[in-house]
Amino acid sequence: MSVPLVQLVGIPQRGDTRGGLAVAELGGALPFPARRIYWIHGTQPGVSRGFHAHKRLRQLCVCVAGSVRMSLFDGRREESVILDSSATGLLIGPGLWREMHDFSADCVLMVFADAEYDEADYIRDRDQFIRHVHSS
Ligand code: T46
Repeated sequence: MSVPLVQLVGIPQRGDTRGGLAVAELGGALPFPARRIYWIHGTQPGVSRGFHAHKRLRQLCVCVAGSVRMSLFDGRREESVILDSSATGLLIGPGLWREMHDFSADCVLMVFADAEYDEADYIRDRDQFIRHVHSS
């Protein structure tokens, strides 16, 4: 049986009557030490993002406001998932082409990454990505 491309993890919720509080902790929801955290926000209506893969990078994506549809492709299969809760994170390992579609106007997508930004780790051409996965 093939491994699902979409790997979701639960983010513990520690909110109370005052409001919400979600925790991504190393060894808990976060399976790797985060070396970089960035967030995507204010995406313009109708705009899609991503359209690349990473050779080595691991990431945990948490939609902390609004919603976004994440699409993953391993060179053979494609799966997508809607992220719309800070209680769920999407783990994206290396070797997966990712696209982000249908951003809500209020979407804030927070991403924990296991390495610093390195443009050399990106594959931004889909045909090159397909050649990469079929040769490895
Ligand atoms: C990913 C998806 C989910 C930096 O200078 N440092 C950074 O840490 C990042 C993430 C980006 N940048 C620069 C590179 C580009 O000039 O910011 C610009 C926008 O980046 P990009 O077009 O790659 O953004 P997205 O939204 O298409 O993709 C991002 C991440 O880059 C990527 O790793 O997996 O979010």
